[in-house]
Amino acid sequence: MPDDHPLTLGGIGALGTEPAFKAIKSCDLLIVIGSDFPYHDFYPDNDIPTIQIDNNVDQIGKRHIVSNPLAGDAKLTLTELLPLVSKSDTGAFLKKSQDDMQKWIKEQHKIENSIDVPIHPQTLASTISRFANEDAIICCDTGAVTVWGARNFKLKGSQRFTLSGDLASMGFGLPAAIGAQLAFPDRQVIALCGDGGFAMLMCDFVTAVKYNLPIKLFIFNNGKLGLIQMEEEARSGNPEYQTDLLNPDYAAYAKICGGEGYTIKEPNHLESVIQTALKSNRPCIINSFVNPEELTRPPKVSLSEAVNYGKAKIKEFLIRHSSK
Ligand SMILES: Cc1ncc(C[n+]2csc(CCOP(=O)(O)OP(=O)(O)O)c2C)c(N)n1
Ligand SMILES: [Mg+2]
Repeated sequence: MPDDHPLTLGGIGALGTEPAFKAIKSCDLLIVIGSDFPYHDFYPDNDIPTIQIDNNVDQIGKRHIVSNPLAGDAKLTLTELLPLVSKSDTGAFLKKSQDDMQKWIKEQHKIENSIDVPIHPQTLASTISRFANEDAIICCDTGAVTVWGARNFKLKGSQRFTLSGDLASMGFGLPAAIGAQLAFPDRQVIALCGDGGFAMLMCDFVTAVKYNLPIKLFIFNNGKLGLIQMEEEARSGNPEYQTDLLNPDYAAYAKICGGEGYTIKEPNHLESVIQTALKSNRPCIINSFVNPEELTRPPKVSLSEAVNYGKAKIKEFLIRHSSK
């Protein structure tokens, strides 16, 4: 769904937006169509009536209590349902959700347009999306990078966004981009990669060079397994342990493999490098250094997560001082 559509509230769940979270939590009817959305905390309370439509009966009621199960093809079932519903006044609910969304967009804009160094990953994701083709295919890795891809890469036109939805495998971006470019040779293919994920399958960049696939691989280089660090800290209150990475020079690597390599460290290089790389007809790696301290901030932060995060930061401070 295009991100500028007046009826979208962005994604739901940990990767999603606050307005979507609030709308789901305050709805008086939920309709789930062809979805296996797993995150229990992001469904409304169990007493809110829920209609679930799916052509696979096994999916219905799997994740959430369903009051009205409807097994069948989504389009046919909705067509049958339409004559049975009457118009009701949902204006206030819609307006509140749209106002919340405008507030969220404004907050995101501030960070997306920031000229801070190091570059915010939100700024990188949103700048790539500004220059991407209207029919680009975007393949996203798993990690904190998924949050920036989901929230700050603004989808438009007939773009398609894909990620490792079932297994959440790291390193998905590069092989997915190779597959997408082979299947759609005329479309622009962009991968949003974590530095950890990219390192897992980087050898396959040679495959892209071998078959002259002009994929564009943007590495969100935060020097760490960012999502895992945040999980260690916020879930358990433990100090960060062994999440840092020793990254090679990925732009140099791209060149020795026979592709094109770019490095971005400053926000004022973002636009020109991104445009040059996107126009290239060869496989490119764009090694982009982003803020290692950026917090992914889910739409709902529990008190224990906030407390644990604080505890972890104090422990990290004490460890740093005692080792001096
Ligand atoms: C194959 C695989 N191994 C481990 C994990 C667990 N895991 C999820 S995200 C992540 C870290 C990803 O780091 P990076 O690619 O650098 O992205 P970042 O979170 O820093 O943006 C790990 C280890 C996984 N999802 N897949
Ligand atoms: Mg990383």
